[in-house]
Amino acid sequence: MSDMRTLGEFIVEKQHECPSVSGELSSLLSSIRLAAKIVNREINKAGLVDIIGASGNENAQGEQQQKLDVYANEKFKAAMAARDQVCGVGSEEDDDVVIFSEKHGPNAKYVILIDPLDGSSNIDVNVSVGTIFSIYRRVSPLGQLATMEDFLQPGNKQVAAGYIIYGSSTMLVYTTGNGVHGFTYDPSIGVFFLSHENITILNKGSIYSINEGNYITFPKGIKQYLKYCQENKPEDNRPYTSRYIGSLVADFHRNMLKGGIYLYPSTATYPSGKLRLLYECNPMSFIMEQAGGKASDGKQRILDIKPIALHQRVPFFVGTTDMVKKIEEFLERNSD
Ligand code: AHM
Ligand code: MG
Repeated sequence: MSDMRTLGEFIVEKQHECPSVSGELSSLLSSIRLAAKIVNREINKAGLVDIIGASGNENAQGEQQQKLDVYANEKFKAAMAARDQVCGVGSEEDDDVVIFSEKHGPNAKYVILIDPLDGSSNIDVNVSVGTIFSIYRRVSPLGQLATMEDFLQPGNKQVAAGYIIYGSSTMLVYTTGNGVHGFTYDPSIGVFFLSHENITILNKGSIYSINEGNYITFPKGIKQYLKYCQENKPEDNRPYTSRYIGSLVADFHRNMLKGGIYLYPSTATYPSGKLRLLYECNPMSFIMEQAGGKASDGKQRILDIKPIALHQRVPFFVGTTDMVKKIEEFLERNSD
């Protein structure tokens, strides 16, 4: 193997190279790494022990929670609470933000927003799931409890974001605003190795990922864009290939590595789109922009949206820049 750098070594190396990456942020990334290993272990056991299946509770949006959602939520929060860099956590699985008032909480600099286990309904059928996280520097004064204002910052203020994909192998991909780097987990020794340094998305993509079962209630511009994707124009790489797993992290990861677009527009069931701005769209948008791609709600850059609520949803179009621009054109020309 030519490059045996581990995630731990890489984080330290980057901290020295890049003044914006503080030692505290490095420690915070290390606690995410630890929680990821613990959650990965449980996910891999899911088919073996009686842990899969619904827990009987509903999450903040009234959706059935799977047991592993609850488990992952607890593990990530516990990892944050045990260190002294985080003053509060906002999670898809909790109605309200959790403010750390004990120990170092009031003096900690960062808030984290997290979807501890995205796509968890896929676990029962052995399909990839993921964790998505987003980190901000707090805006409220140090020495006090974190406030809602710390969590409702636009995505362009993120200091780091990443995801873990629990797939055919487990990977952790993250950015601190200096490129996107991916690490593959070796479970036999419990180490993430650098496998994808400086990921960049291709300028031309040919994959589109959307739940076409919702076609009838898509906005007119989306329907027309889908017809455009399916047209026979070999000189323009069309028809594009349709690929949809229904697990954001997996669909996003494939499209970032191969060139493509992920779409979740408004539908009858989800008039504002299904995906959550703060812990799904913002972190993925930061990563995609760092990889040279683009992310939009159809009209504006996702990262410039000023959030108004913790569990806010937005239409989401993310991937190869030209493909996302094309969506914006179609939506502008065909406003319903
Ligand atoms: P979740 O947060 O409840 O798991 O939902 C998010 C998931 C994404 O991973 C995925 O891209 C999308 O929902 C799929 O939705 P649909 O089944 O409507 O296509
Ligand atoms: Mg989710």
